[in-house]
Amino acid sequence: MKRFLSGNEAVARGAWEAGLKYASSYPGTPSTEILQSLARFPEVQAEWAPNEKVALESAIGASFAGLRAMASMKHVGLNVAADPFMTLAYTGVNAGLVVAVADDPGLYSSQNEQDTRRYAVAARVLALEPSDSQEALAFTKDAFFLSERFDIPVLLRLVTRISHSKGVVEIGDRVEPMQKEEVRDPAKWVMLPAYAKIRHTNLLERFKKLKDFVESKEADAFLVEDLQDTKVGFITSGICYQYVKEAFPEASVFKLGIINPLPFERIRRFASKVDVLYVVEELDPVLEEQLKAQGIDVIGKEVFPEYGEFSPDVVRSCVDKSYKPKAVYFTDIPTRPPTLCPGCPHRGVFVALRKLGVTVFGDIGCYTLGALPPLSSIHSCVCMGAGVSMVHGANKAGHKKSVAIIGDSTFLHSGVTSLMNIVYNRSSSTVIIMDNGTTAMTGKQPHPGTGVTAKGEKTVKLSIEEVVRGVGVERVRVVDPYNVKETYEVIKEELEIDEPSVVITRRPCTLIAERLGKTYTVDKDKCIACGACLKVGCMALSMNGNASIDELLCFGCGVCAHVCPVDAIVEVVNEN
Ligand SMILES: Cc1ncc(C[n+]2csc(CCOP(=O)(O)OP(=O)(O)O)c2C)c(N)n1
Repeated sequence: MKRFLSGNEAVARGAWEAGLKYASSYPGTPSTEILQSLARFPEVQAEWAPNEKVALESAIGASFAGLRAMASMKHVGLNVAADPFMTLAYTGVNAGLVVAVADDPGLYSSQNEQDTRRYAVAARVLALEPSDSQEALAFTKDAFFLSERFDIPVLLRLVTRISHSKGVVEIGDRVEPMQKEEVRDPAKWVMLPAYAKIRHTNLLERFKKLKDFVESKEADAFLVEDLQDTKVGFITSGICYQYVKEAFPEASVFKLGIINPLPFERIRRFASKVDVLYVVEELDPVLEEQLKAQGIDVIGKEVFPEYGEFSPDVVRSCVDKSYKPKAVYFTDIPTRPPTLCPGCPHRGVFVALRKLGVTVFGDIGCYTLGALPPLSSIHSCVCMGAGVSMVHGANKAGHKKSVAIIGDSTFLHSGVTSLMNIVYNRSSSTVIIMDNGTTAMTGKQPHPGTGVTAKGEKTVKLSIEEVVRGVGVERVRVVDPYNVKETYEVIKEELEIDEPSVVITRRPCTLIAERLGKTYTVDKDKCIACGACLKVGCMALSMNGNASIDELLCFGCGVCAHVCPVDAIVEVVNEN
């Protein structure tokens, strides 16, 4: 039977076919739909964890207890989960364990474009990389068996273009593995130095077995040598394989479905059959460095960019028709900046912060868009949770006129410990938690503060106020960010007080909120066309002689009315 599936859907399907029973994840583009798809299978316990470390550790626990398990995340999520990930290679697994990680070459929605393959090399785990949805299904399925066979977690590396592109996929049946017995084996699972030392050497032995495996016939399904015109050869993997095939259909290609460890002897044989050999890989020269270290003569980042997303055009522009290297390719596509939705509850907070003129240590979420003009109200954004730690460090360095802002999902992901630090190490920092009741940025996934699970079931709803008080913050205030005046005054007061404080700005995201039953319009007789309203950065507003509001786009938040100096923006109550 055939289905039309995205790479992420195919990963979920492959995991289900392999008998997956437990999956945990934290949302992050481009990996989010793996867990969302898994949540639709009744046989799979699929959960959103508060962060990636918790997701991976939960999956390790399920594997320990004998169930096939999976954790999925975006590339930066693996930084958060790196601590368990690196030691997991030592312990190995009980039931099969797959860690699916999706990279974002070209930075469509990320804070960096790091290359997850480096983690596979550093941890010495088996890593697979599919080049289309069919392989995404097949490789994921195989990954569980390989994980059990080699006692190793398998890293499944994806990129945006594989995760989000759709293709026709042959689907199969589910195997229903028996729950494996829990094996109490401290020497394997208790990573005290004495045991870890032994497991490290054991890992090297397991990795040696993987090296033998990739050279053996058993790995043929993952490593495809397609010998055509021997004037040129390309070594590549994943989506880059598709680009090479499109740019140079007549060339010889070696496609790597296993990207760690590499089959050096197979590649050496392939290299000996072609006149010139290119390595085509997005981001870091991970394959290239290893091949060069093996004495295999390849051309890689001498011509291909070390940044950004590739395409058939990028490949064509780096290698000419007679297979000679060409100049490095540069893309020059005009950018189209994203913007907050009309009615976004974050907007009022930025209007208040701009008026206060404070330094804002930002964080990651829809609200990061407050850094862009015309709001221009955020002055840093490093990684999830960083703003709350940074405001503390800045306050300790004598920088007083500053606040941190953080979304509700991000606060629960990695802001709580930073807030604890503010209380424990006594800075008088002010933290604004922008609670819109969802993880909006990645597509409104629930989190522990929403009272709903990944499967849409009701659960305990965590109280952000209680968490904040629980870590020792005594000054906790809740405001409605549509009330810009109150938001401004409350933040101002908290800035003046010499103790830690939290201001929770609470309003549901417009993607989950009911419409308000009102919109706003411009009284043309009063409007002086000063442009103050445009500075709230709402796409419902434009200037055609006078200011005007698109009533279809207007959500009725009234933030623009708040900034109008002549009260020309007036409320219209909608009948129904
Ligand atoms: C370590 C890490 N994991 C996941 C992401 C993807 N991501 C960016 S912001 C965000 C959460 C946004 O939710 P919230 O903090 O509630 O802000 P909102 O978008 O709702 O305004 C997520 C999941 C990331 N950038 N980094």
